[in-house]
Amino acid sequence: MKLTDSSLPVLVAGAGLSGTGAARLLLSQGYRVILFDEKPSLDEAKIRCDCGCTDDRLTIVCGALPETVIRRVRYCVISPGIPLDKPFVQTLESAGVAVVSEIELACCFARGKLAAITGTNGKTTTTSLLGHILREAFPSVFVVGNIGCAFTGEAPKTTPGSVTVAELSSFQLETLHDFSPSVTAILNITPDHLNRHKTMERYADAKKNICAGQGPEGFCVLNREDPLLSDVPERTRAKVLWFSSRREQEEGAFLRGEQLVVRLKGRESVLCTADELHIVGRHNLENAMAAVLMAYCLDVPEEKIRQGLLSFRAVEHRIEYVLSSGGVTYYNDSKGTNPDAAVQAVLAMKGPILLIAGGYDKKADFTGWLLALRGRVKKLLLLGDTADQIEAGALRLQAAPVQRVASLEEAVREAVRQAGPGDCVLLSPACASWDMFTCYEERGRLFKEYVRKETCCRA
Ligand code: UMA
Repeated sequence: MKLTDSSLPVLVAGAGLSGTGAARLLLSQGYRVILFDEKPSLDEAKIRCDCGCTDDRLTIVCGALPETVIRRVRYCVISPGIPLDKPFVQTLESAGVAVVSEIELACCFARGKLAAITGTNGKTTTTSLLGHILREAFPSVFVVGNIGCAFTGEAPKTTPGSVTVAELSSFQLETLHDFSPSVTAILNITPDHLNRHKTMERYADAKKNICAGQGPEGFCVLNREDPLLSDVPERTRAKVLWFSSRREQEEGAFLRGEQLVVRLKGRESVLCTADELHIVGRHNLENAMAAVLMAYCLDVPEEKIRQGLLSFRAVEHRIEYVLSSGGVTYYNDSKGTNPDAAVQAVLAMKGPILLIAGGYDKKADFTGWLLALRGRVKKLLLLGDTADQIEAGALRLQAAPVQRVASLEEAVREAVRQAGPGDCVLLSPACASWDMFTCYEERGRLFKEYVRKETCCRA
């Protein structure tokens, strides 16, 4: 992306984290910005404060996008939450306006190395783990993107010696046209966000876009066990490195029993064993292998990679240990926002489970997840928009006994009341949070608060 003409204002769509980050960056570079949001009204004072601009270089437009604005702009930096089939986006494209991702704008101004990670599940853990490992070796490390920090906000702080780790969602990747990180990774692709992408093919294409612009000097780390990734080497010029939790790899990372092994340029090293890590479950060993390979690609010395791996703790809201009380262990997996992520949380539990699930309807298929609950879940406490659908499926597949609850607080109260020694209480909804909460973080924080309150009452 080449933003050449600063005489024209740039349109920024969406006034959330990405939009205000993009507007602030553009304004600091001498561009005028029209910030548009479909909400009928906005807190303009707060937005101006977030964008660092009180004068007329920033125009805020909300509700509908006027024709006069469309005629004045050549670029639209789009926030990831805005679907590309929105009428105003289609109108912009028909008028010849280039619609680009906020990530692409950030790349125009970012310096140093960039590592980019996508995948349906494990992105946040892998991004955090890689950031943690890199801090052992680089003087300045930035962790940005879908993890909750707009890349455009951090890009001006990067330096030629810094490294940035970006977690990228399919929404962010869809509008990336010119993108060439030093190293990329695709962890896995399973159904998610189909209400937005419509088909699995389009969702997978968006994910695979992460490495499409890399040259032969770049590296791309891929999961050997995901059949949807087998065609990626044909779509990138980067050097591909595979990891596998099932088979030894000639070049790459793999598990040998409980050992995490890396084999590169004919040299083999055992980095650690599964029980030395503070993150649980097989999927987390895959995340660890991806992060380790990416760190090697960024020339981090092996001893520093090992130190980073062993000192890393689980990410908040991703199979996060909350507390143990009366022999019951409580885990917060609020980030289990799709069935596949939620299966992994269920498989990682070491005891009978009281599972709290259900939420916003992303049109997911719950069959595989429900089948994984059989024999593991002793009570499925359901709430949210998808509760009816999940209850019907659970009955049909005889997945687990169901109890409906009206709120998260009631779900926790019931779980605490019914759990016995050796049981696990797990919040892993298999659904997004947007029906009852503003975000999964809020859902997870409330879960932990209710767990502390209810277990304390019973102690
Ligand atoms: N808006 C519109 N029209 C729309 C949709 C939204 O005008 O059709 C406006 C809203 O009124 C709001 C603004 O756009 O004011 C919000 O933009 P946004 O939804 O893109 O949210 P941001 O605050 O910019 O946050 C985004 C990511 N959100 C989404 O992709 C939905 C954040 O990921 C990310 O952390 C942040 O950029 C920084 O990079 C969150 C997420 O839920 C965690 N991601 C999804 C996921 O992980 O499943 C993809």
